[in-house]
This record gives sequence, C-alpha cells and structure tokens, in this order.
Amino acid sequence: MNRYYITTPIYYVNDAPHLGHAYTTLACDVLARFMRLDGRAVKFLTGTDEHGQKVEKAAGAAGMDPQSFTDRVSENFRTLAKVLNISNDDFIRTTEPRHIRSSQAIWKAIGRGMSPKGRPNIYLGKYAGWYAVRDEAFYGEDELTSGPDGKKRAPSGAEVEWVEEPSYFFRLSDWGEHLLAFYDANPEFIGPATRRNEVVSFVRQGLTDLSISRTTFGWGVKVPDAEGHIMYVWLDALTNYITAVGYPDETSREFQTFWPADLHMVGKDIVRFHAVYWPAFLMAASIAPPRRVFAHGWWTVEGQKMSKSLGNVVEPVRLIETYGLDQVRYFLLREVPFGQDGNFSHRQMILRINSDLANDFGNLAQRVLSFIAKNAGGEVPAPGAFTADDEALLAGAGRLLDAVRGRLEEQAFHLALDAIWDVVGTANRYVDVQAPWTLRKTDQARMKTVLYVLIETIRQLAIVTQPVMPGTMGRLLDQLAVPANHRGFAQIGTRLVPGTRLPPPTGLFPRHVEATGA
Ligand code: ME8
Repeated sequence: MNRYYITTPIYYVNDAPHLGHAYTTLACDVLARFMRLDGRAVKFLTGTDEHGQKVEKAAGAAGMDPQSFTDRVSENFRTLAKVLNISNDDFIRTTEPRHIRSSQAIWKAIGRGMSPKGRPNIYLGKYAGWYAVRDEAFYGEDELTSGPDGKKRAPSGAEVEWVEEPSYFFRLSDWGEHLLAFYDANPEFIGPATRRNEVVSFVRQGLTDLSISRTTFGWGVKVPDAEGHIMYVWLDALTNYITAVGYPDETSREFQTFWPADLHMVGKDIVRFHAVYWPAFLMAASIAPPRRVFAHGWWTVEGQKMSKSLGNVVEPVRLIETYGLDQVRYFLLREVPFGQDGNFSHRQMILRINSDLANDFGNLAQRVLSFIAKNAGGEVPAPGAFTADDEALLAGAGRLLDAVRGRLEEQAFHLALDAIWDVVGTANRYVDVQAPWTLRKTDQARMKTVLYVLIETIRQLAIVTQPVMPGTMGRLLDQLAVPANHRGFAQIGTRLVPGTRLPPPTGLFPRHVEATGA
C-alpha cells in the first residue's frame, strides 16, 4: 500500500490550544513524516470543528458572532501547527463551503439507505434526554452520576442538561451486529486493545438510536429539506475526514487514492464517536469505514487534571519557548507509553533534555564530530578493514529502520525511540571502548576506521530520527554533509564517502539550565 492518509481530530474552537491538542497533532506529524521518508504518498489532515452549541456559547461569551469568533480562534490552531513544525497537507474548517456540501451529501446518502433490518436509516422523532454541551454528547440516565453539588454529570465530568426537542434520529440500534462483525473481521480497527474491548462491550450491550439533528439553536449545518433542523455537530464533524478527500465526489482521484483513511488518531475521550458512530454512519451511506482508530491517553500536569479553573493549562507555545521545539517534540512522545495516560512535569522534561538529548545523543554527535574536526582533517575519514565490534555497531544501526517502522505501525512511539536510543547507547560505549583519543597516538589508521564507523552510525541515527526532531536532525545531517536527496529511507544504505569535507560542528542539544529564581 503506497499511500497513507492520517488525520488528527478537528479541534473545537471554543478555547485556546493546549498540550492535549499539541500531543495528538504531533503524534500524527511524526507518522506522516515517517511515511513520506519511507516513500509513501501521504495526506495528513488537521483542522477545526466550528459548529455546535459549545462554540456558539463561547462566541456569545466573547461578545462575537459565531463566524467572526471561529475565524479568529481557528487561526490560533493554524499558528500552533506552524509553531510545532507540523507538516499537514490540508487544514479543514467545518464552516467552509466544501464541508457544508459534503455534510449535507452524507446526510442524504444515509437517508437514502435502509438499515440492515430493512427500515429507513433516518426518521423524525422527538429527543427527550440528557445532553452535555461540553462533550457535545447525549447520555443515558444510567451513565450519569450525581456530583456533591447535586448536579448530574456525564462520565467525563461534564454537566448535563435536560433537552426536549423535535429531532431526526439515526437508526443506530439496527447497526450493532454489523459493527460487531466489522470489529471481528478487522482486529486492527481499534487500538490499543483496552479501547477495543471497551468499544466491543459497549456495542454488545445494545445500541440506542442517535439523535442527529437539533432545533433549539442555529449554529450548524442545515439539514437538507428540513426547515429548522441543523445537523448534530458530531455527524458534521466526523464527515470532515471525507470532505478533505473530495466527498461527495467519490470518483475523484483524491477520494480514490486516499479513502479509506489509514489512521484516525484520537484521544481516548472520543473513541465512541470514531469507532462506533463513524463506521455506522459510513456503512449506512455505503462508504468504506477507515482502517484504524488509535486512542492515546490523557496528560495530567504535575499530578493534576489540566484545567482552566486550576490555572495549570500547559500552553504549547510557552513550552517551546522555554525548552526548544524538538526537545518538546521528543519529550511528549518519549515520556509516556503511547496509549496510556501520562503526567507532565517540568522536572521530568529537564531530566530528559539533559540526559537523553544532551548527554546521550548530543554528546555522541558532538564528541565524534569535533574529534574529526580537530584530529582527522575535518573530512569523512577513510576506513580500513572492519573488526567484529565495528560490524556489530553498523549492523545494529542497519536494523534500526525496520525496528522503528514496526513500532510505528503500532503507534508505539516510545518503543521506536527506545530502539533508537539503544543504538545511541551502544555507540557511546563503543567510543569509550575504542578510545580514538588513544588511537590517535598509537594507530591513526585504526582511529580513522573507528571514526568512520561512528560517523556512519550517527548518519543512520539522524535519518531515522528525522520524523521526531526534523529541525535538529536536519542540522545534524548538514554537519555530516549528507545531501538533501540522500535523506530518505530509500537512500539509507548510501554510505558516507571518505574524503567528503564536513562543515564545522556545532552543538545539537544544549543542557537546560533553569533560570535562577525560577
Ligand atoms: O474532541 N491530554 O475536540 P477537542 C491529552 N472537536 N489529550 C487531550 C487532553 C489532555 N489533557 N485534552 C484534550 C474534540 N485532549 C472534537 C473532535 S473529531 C471529528 C472532533 C485531546 O478540541 C482530546 O482527547 O475537545 C482530543 O483527541 C483532542 O485533544 C481534541 O479535543
């Protein structure tokens, strides 16, 4: 399969971007960059979710009309993508005409079809039940708890309100068996396994029909041919993934090339929408479901839930100013096994910068490159015959790409980075054992072989690490004089040419020293 379509969730524009948004987007960026370097045609989509009651209320609170408000807040998410060095190919806004057309088209396609039990997929009724504006989700009475304040709350902790209004329903209850058969036939559809089990047991319990239109407010996509109804924001939002590949034109090149998507990356709080409702909507509209949905965990901050009221929201831009972009990119993907919850702490961040980046990877590159600059004429040294130790290090580096590819296919970023750092560790030990500074005095030919083995290992490390730290690894590859067209994975076997002049080395990862008084 030579194409790869990956998406982030589209972000609500009720609020400023925070660490959680940066995390999902960053994980997708690493995969998108990896797949491009691996020679695949990649489409990487992100964007903003701009309709619904939550955004309408936020606009009202800001004293703005929803369109001007969403124009403004959406721009903050575009800026975030730039600041994080995100390589998205498209940025979708659900208020764009292309998306309104696509949402109305999927509504009609669902409405034309019959459920597996031979009943119309969409019917008009009346919704009477609980709704959480914060989650933009309907909840059954049995899912709610009562807080100490006596207010009913959704499992997410969001307040719910009683809603009664005329509404169109999607006959989700008829799709349960189809969904279970689909999960069975596609064991890779939901990752990690814990989320898959949750989803399967949720569907097994039996599904209720889903309210898919609202009539008590107006900020949404108009339901075709149904005066007064706007589409339920999640039906509109999920549809963004096909809008961006040209839906409703299913014969377009873009749609044919990229749909079904390879991966929808989401946070664990929105699995149900992506793994239950979305494939059901698509099946009902006779469109293929995506190949995989992977749900990552949630970040707490210094042990606490991240929230505006606690005043501990981590702003990605501030983080990058303090620690550096690639340092933040590395930390977020290395610190927590992807899929599990994690805790953000400044102490841990500094520890990883100073140990993994400065002491391990940075020091390896720095000491080898400055040694070459000082003692080997500032050019790629010419090697003699390799010893078993040399071969072992080179073979370890040579296996890295496959190891990383395997880990990333499972979205195990932390394990991919572990594999990289294993080679970094082996290379650092090799430097200590081979002691080129001693060889300089005793055996210059052997010294050059050792330096060649090292610089070649560093080249491979840099190429494989590009997706995670594109800026820094690009600078390292510059220092190794690797031409731009030799940085893809197809060229990883092209060894450095002895005698190539190397630019003067500069440090990659400075140690982080906390400002006094901080
Ligand atoms: O859910 N840690 O948008 P959103 C990790 N518009 N991830 C977090 C997080 C945290 N503390 N807080 C939020 C929506 N996230 C919908 C999506 S898709 C068709 C529509 C993650 O802006 C969260 O899990 O509320 C989700 O994946 C993402 O941020 C967007 O959240």
